[in-house]
Amino acid sequence: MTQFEKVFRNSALHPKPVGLVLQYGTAGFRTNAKELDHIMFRMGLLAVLRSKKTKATIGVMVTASHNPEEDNGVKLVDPMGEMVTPSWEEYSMQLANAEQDVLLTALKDVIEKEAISMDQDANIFIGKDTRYRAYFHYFNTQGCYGSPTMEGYYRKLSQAFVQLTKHAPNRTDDQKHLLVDGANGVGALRLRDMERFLQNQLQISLFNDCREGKLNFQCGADYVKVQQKPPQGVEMSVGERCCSFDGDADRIVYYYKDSDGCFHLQDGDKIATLIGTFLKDMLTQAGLDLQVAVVQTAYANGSSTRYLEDVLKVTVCCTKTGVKHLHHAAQEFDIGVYFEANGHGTVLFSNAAVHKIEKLAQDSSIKNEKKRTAAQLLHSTINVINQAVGDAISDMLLVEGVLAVQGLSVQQWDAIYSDLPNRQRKIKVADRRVITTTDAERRVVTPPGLQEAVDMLVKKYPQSRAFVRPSGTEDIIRVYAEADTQENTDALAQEVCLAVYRLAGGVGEEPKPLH
Ligand code: 16G
Ligand code: MG
Repeated sequence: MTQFEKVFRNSALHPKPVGLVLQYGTAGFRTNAKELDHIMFRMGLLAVLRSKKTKATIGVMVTASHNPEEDNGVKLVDPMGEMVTPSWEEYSMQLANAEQDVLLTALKDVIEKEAISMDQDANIFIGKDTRYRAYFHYFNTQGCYGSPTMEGYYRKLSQAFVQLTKHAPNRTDDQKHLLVDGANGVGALRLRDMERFLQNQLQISLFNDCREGKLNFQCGADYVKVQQKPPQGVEMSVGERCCSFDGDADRIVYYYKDSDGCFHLQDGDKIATLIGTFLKDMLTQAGLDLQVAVVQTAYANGSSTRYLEDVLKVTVCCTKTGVKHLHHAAQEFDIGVYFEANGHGTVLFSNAAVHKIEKLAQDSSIKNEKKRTAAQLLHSTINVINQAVGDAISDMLLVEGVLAVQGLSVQQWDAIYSDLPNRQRKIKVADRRVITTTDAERRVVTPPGLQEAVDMLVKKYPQSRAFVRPSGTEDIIRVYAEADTQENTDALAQEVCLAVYRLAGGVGEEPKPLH
């Protein structure tokens, strides 16, 4: 039996429902797990071809991230841990949506277009979260993330973190203590394994750690960010630093409760600002001339953008939503800090920047202690960061390290700037593709009249901004609004929802005010 005959026979065991068409969205295929059997089979085929083509290990990540437990998803990961290249997203859609009888033709088409040698070996790594239906990186990275095992990775990050904290000798137990909400996901399990490498420099109280409770249910980074309240299952006292991961641990947000019981969120924007400020300080002290840029999306709070541009004076760029877009933009700079407000992100250093920092950190002829320390701190910072992809654990160690070195409490960090009140809403429409956008999703192109309506509404409120975009992961339209007060923000969000409902084919009942 030839390879193709085998594929044909096995594909019949995972048949595609006739007529079902799925999109490779913002982060791969994602929908109710029941609809994904044929997709998993076919993405396995494509991963093999991608591995043969690149002659390297390819990742298949099976997860629906922050989505509810009954959903699942799959995305392909390229050799250095980055999202699969866009032309292969196209192939994945051709394969995923080919009816049973033309699957082989679709497969052969990819082989031919990419001139793939079928004699080449293939190597695939599969990662999955803790969903009942169903981690990895660093196998093509030549050791730059430690030895290519989980333990190697824990060791590498922990050592870099311990190095960072050596420059913060007087930390109290309170400063070393962190509450972590694991979202009942994979990050909780990995963090438990990693704790012993941290040499007590971080004392973690772990909640929502998979023992009971459901994945992402009333907990996790998405819940905390969108609801703007603490997760269930975490016992937080006044002023204690807390953070939440999402189910597959690629997002992180921080928060605390003040003495009046008010909840304060430090989201991806605050994390990017903290890191950007630290990096700029260290580069100045080290006398290194490297450009720092911060990459955000339309969801970045207006106050964060203003602070970064006007006070910190770094280059700020805005891209479409989705890690792959931010990652790509961040690669253009010496140092590119990228974070989505929802907590996905990391920092990228160009090879030239890494080289300059390493050289300075190892230069024993430097007499100026401040300069030497700054260079060493930058070096440890590079080592604590996962540049392949934002990893909540690595991001957590980076934030903890920066807070320790800068001697900042969570309240002082929070006070760097004040967020404008903001609101996110969802609306159901008959076909979300009727809304198309431009300018990094900040303006609507179609349907006609919708952007004009949004513009008129925005003019009614001080310091306000609003945008509308189709979700890439759910069958809905998303609305974002911010303004000077929460009341005005909610009024604006409500009016924009109504405009979407009326001009873009809303279904069901008209959107109602939240309160
Ligand atoms: C996915 C993306 C995330 C994006 C979110 C937007 C990755 C790893 N994750 O979770 O970056 O913010 O989708 O979802 O790329 P939406 O299109 O439904 O708003
Ligand atoms: Mg995720």
